[in-house]
Amino acid sequence: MSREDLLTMADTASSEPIQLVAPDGTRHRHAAFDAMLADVNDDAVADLYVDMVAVRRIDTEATALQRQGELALWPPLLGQEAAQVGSARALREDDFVFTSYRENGVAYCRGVDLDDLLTVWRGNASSGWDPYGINMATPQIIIGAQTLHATGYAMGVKFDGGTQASVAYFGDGAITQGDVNEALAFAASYQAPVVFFCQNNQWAISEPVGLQTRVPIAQRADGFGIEHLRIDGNDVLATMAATRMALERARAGDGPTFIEAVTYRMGPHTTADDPTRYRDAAELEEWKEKDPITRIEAYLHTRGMAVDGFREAAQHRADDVAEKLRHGITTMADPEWQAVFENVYAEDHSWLERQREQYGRYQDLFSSDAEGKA
Ligand SMILES: Cc1ncc(C[n+]2csc(CCOP(=O)(O)OP(=O)(O)O)c2C)c(N)n1
Repeated sequence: MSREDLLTMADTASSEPIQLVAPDGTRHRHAAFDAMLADVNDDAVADLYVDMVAVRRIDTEATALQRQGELALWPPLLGQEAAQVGSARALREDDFVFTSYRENGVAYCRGVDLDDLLTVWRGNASSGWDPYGINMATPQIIIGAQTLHATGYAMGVKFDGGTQASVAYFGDGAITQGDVNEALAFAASYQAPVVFFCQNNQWAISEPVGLQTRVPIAQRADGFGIEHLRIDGNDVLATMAATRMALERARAGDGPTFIEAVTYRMGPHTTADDPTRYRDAAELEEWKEKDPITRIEAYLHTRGMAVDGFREAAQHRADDVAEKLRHGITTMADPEWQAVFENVYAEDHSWLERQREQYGRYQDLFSSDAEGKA
């Protein structure tokens, strides 16, 4: 079956998202997607389950740390574990990932140091990690800007004759941004090896997705001449298959692919948000039924796997990760005040020097000497 055939079969942009595992664990067959998962046996699915449990635990632990005053802010990903784990586990180590602030599950799969995951949210560092250490840029707060970075990177790979791909993760709200539309236009023009991975979690803070688009998001890609896939983003197998398919196209020189992973943000936008003010409680209940983790448990049960065994393994991993996260953040030394001036400009200049000096004088007001004089 040619790649074109695979994509034609998988092309359901305007219909129901492609699903391989239903919420009750039933496995649906899909020739093109199943072909992408030929090597994914039950043990590999159980590994994805363990990853998702660990990622959910990172999220709940970080939310608790924020509530306890250890972090300034946290953007929860509760409900989006399958979209993030399935896609991230499809990547090759040398692919390069560009994300927004919510892709902490992707960062976990890329192997980010757990301390590095939280330092920015504590205000201890101006950036999270060395992007070249894990081939993943630090999170972008400007909505959609990372799609341009990913496209530029992919164009570079293409000009250099490489086989890596880049992946841009963004939300449904981002599709309204000019940056994203420019990125799609450039990616299509240059047939860049980039995957656009849109997690449609239904809300851009308090704005529902219906305000961003009148057609399914995946369909937007059509206007740019970009292949697209619309998948159930709460189904880790569908997510993995779609991302593998898109990466295969990128490596074969067939250009960009746009994936819309239909999912749901079960928590608030950030810990500073209160979703009960804008969304219906029934909507949340409806999506809880589609939980990405319980469906894989149910699926593995239908496969005759010892569910208790891998549930326990997942629990251990999650406990371990949570303990490391908490220990790292609560024992982290506060940065020196001068650090805020570092890594902003390539070289010092007189304005920076003056600001540092003024801030230093301000800091002196709090020194023990100053207190003595008061
Ligand atoms: C260019 C820009 N405009 C506005 C904001 C403020 N803002 C932060 S998050 C957000 C909503 C983003 O929603 P979406 O793209 O759906 O991603 P999600 O947060 O749901 O993952 C907005 C408007 C911003 N960070 N950058």
